[in-house]
Amino acid sequence: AFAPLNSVTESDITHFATILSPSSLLSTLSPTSTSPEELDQFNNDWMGRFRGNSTTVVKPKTTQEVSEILKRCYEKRIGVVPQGGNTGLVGGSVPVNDEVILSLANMNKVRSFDPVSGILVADAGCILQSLTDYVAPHNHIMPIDLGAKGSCQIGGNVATNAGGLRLLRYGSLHGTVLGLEVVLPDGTILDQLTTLRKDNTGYDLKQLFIGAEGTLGVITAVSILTPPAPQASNNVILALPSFDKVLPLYQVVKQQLSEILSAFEFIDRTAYDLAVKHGQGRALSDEDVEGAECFVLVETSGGRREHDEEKLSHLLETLFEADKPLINTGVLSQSPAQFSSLWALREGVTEAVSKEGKAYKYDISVPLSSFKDVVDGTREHLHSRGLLHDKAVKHVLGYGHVGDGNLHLNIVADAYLPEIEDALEPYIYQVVASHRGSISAEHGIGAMKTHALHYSKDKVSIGLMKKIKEMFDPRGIMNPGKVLE
Ligand code: FAD
Ligand code: 2HG
Ligand code: ZN
Repeated sequence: AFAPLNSVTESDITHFATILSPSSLLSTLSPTSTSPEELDQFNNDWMGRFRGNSTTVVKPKTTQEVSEILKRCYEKRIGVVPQGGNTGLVGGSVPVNDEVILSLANMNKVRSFDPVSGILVADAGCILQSLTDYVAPHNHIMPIDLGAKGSCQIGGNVATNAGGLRLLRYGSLHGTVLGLEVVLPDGTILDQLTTLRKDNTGYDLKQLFIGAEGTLGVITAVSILTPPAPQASNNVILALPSFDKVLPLYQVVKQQLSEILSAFEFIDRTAYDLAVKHGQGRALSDEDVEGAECFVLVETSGGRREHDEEKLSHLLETLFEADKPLINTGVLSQSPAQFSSLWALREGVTEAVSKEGKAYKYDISVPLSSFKDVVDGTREHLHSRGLLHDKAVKHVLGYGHVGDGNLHLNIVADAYLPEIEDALEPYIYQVVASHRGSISAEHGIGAMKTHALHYSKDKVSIGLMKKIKEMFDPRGIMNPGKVLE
């Protein structure tokens, strides 16, 4: 256990003012006084579920400034929460008490890009979409893509080891991140910002910061391998009569599309209906949707359009012609606008859910064959507790990254109520553990799941994680209350 942390004082603010320009320091304690409301957007998380009470937000512009701020916080034992785009879904990006919020928003420059190797070096605060736009004229894409791309930052993506919609094709950030620059809790700058594809010189320290959720240090820059842009991209939405067709469909799709398959995403009927209700992307015709229990979005990314289209058409023929068709219908996008609109439908589920109500989110890895049982089982469980009605739980839905075995189970309620949480936990974690699954496939542990880590990690692993934390952060100032209890 770490010694208790201290609150920020006026003398700390005076000190921060010698490090930062006036516009980079927001504090309700400062003489030029910021109102508490101005800090609301930093203290509240994206879902409106987790809330901190920070008095102070610092927005450094350079790695040196980050280092000097951490040095002070380390000396004075003040907690620090690194904050990127604040789109995290597990309460990791907001304080649990009154820690200083260190926003990376002012560190948003590309440092270098090599169009031959595709290696991009960028400040941690660069927004993912802006990096996609930066590399596009050089015919490259980012190896990661997700619905929050317009707000999330590359540093936040690395800190959460975000998965997203392209993992099936380009792998995880543990593979595509080549180097990091990190400021350690005592202010030391760790320069591992290499641009080498290969570097087997001892322990790969950068890997520890990928997915550490800001508990070991502040990532200030990222070196990442960007793949060449595909010459042709297509997508198709398939409506399935029943969930049990998803697995056989995945097998056929993999086999037939082979090297051009780049995404295989699943949404159940409830998720589809909510996305349509809240105006996310392209809806299918009523006729196409009739009798569909779930939907799959397939994307191809390849080298030659005619070749890819031929393969896709052939796939659709096979699916329709089979003795027992695996799909009811398949709608191929016919234009770049339709292509984007089909993606918007899938990416927009999270947004739609947040418009519908308050969401409990379980981001789990379980065997693909059990996706439906987990969703239906949760619904039945809530029903048996008398919680499935208009005033409590409105919807239970499942969607996610089939290719990665990652199910997003969302429970949409009228409000966050203790009785709903009591019904959901530990129930869902026990279900996950019974499959030897993961209680967090891609969103992290944050503040939400610290108590549940043991469902997916044994004592030996948790013990080693605690030792690593103590070694990097002996005073426990970095993102306290997150990941480890
Ligand atoms: P924040 O939310 O600000 O922070 C997240 C965590 O990282 C916090 O613990 C924070 O302390 C830490 N952190 C942030 N920046 C740094 C830094 N520079 N150094 C050290 N620590 C830092 N996640 C997926 O994996 N796949 C998805 O498909 C996906 N889709 C999403 C869609 C929507 C609409 C939303 C709202 C969220 C989605 N997410 C998804 C969740 C989220 O993890 C990602 O949006 C993203 O990776 C978080 O980045 P951020 O910059 O917003 O980080
Ligand atoms: C996605 O895949 C994201 O859309 C968000 O990871 C999932 O909101 C969620 O539960
Ligand atoms: Zn996801």
